[in-house]
Amino acid sequence: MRGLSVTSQPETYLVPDSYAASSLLDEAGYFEMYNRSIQDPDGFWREQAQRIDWIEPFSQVQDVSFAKDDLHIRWFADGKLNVAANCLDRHLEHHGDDTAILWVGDEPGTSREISYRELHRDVCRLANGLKSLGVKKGDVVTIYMPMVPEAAVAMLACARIGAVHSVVFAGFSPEALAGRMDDGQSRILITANAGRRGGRSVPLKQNVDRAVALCRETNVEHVVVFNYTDDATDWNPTIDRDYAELVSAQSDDCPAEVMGAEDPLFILYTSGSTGKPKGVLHTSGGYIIYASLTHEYVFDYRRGERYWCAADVGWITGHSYIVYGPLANGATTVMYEGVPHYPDVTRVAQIIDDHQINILYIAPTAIRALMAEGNKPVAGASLESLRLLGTVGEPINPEAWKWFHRTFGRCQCPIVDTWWQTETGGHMLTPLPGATPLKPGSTTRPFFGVQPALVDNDGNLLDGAADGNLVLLGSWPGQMRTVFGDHQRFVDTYFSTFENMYFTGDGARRDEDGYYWITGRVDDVLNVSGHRMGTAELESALVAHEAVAEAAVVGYPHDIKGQGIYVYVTLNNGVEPSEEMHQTLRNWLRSEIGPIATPDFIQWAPGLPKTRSGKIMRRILRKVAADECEQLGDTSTLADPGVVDNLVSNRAAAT
Ligand code: 6R9
Repeated sequence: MRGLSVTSQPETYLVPDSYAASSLLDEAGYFEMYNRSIQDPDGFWREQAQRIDWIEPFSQVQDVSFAKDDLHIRWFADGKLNVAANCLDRHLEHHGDDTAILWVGDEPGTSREISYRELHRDVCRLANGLKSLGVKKGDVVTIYMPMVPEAAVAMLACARIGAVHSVVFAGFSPEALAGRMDDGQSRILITANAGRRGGRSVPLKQNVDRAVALCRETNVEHVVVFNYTDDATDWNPTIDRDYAELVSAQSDDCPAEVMGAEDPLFILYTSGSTGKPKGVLHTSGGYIIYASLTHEYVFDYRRGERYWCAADVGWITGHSYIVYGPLANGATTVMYEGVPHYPDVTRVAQIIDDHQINILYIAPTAIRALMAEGNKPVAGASLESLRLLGTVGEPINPEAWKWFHRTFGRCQCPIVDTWWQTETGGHMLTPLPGATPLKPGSTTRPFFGVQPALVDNDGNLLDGAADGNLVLLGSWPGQMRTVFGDHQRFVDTYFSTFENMYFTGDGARRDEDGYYWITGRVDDVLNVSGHRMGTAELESALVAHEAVAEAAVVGYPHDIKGQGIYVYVTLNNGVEPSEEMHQTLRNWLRSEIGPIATPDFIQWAPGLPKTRSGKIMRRILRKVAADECEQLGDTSTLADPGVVDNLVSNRAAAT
């Protein structure tokens, strides 16, 4: 991928002395714990599992097979617990008045602190409210909320009564929301009348009304609406329920449902290389242990510190590192409603100073967007409260890493570049501050219990310094358990490419020091501003438009977003390319999927490069999109090599 220096040997940043003395682990400590986690995994995880409160203890630590004809993954299976109680109740006695959520609003100057006691009360009330609507253990509750504390309240209320939440990112379109509700057979939805982002209002309820009308497989019975802004919305008395009214009548006490460790906690949809988004299913015990353990060690977290993960709760990063990990640890988690550049590019630094934030965890795309402004984003800021920085979601190019380190980090804060996935539940490859010397652009070493490996395309394990497909050889407690409603898809997607291994879909290089460098997806998944999108998903949305005969979508290097969306479209006979058609298709993708799917580039292609068997040669489309037309490679297997000349000359004409 662009700018990722996987071939040159970059400099190493040693652990600052001041840091090494006080961190949870030093380098020797990391190796000791890591080695133990691999040599005696059951002993290691049995011990780590004690970090949470069990209602009934487990007997067996793990029961796992990655064999594709006998795939099963179970952790702590006969133990009983409740995740919400672990995030709330157990902190009340000694830390009930500590701030659980520090919410920072879109408009500068707006913020709210919610203590653990208050959060516990709010969760219990909503949990009772959901019960009064007939929600039971195992029911799927969809959450389509802006970044307000009530989003976390909704998640925890589900966890408290054993309902399975399915959070849908509030930037998704009604079509995308309906698809996820249908797939989850979800009959209840929690939303807000509107959200706020970057000074604008986001019409959530309006989207929900359209989504409810679009649902085919499920009959939506209740839409709980949190009236958050002054925006008026339509009201359908048969299904709409006012959030405030629903909770006002409820008791502050709601006993936590006794859940099996392997009972589902949530579903979260994510894109793959084929088909519709998959409902990644996470269960209770293993997930919460893993989220909590990684949150503590990777962020070297101490009670009382203010920790800000600048993700959205609609993504896995928000699930594990805004809500579950930090709250399980009794942390103060910052929840920011807005965007990094509103009202201007100094906002992130201002929030850090205003609220004396100690840890900042943010996506490389945001860092690059700020970096484009030079020193402006940190001008006049002190940033002295910051102790640690982290990144997630996509490879960070060394230039952006160094800028982040120099500006926000004042050359003192380590940066933890954390590689992981929706499927992994928590961090997999990551430095530990105080323990890991850093190399800009590398995700460094595995977390405890994680066994990464590289294989060639035939599945042969590669030794030493090597480049290959990144796989994981054993399980870890935070691993996804299945694709909701389609276990075969789980087997096919992750365990069929290479035998007895979990295939990540990423390529990576391992250097002489055993450090991992993620080189990006090796499948047809795009990573645009840290958001995963399947090319197949975009293509099927495009061909659903009446003007489109065929479409192919590839990623191309983009300075800020990491990857941009490059679309090739073959129009139907009789439809002429035009600026108007260009706009129409742009808007079409936005409305079918959401604004994150807005194409950066649409190229009209009278034909697509196909092999004789009809397979589109994406390699060629990627090269043209990247403006590397001189490196197209072998085109002799194409059915019609002439197609390529046309693609190249149109690209040239367009740029
Ligand atoms: C947590 C999250 C997962 C994909 C993953 C990889 C990319 C994530 C990364 C990274 C390089 C990092 N990715 N973190 N690539 N360095 N530190 O992002 O989950 O949305 O499921 O995306 O993101 O390609 O496979 P998810």
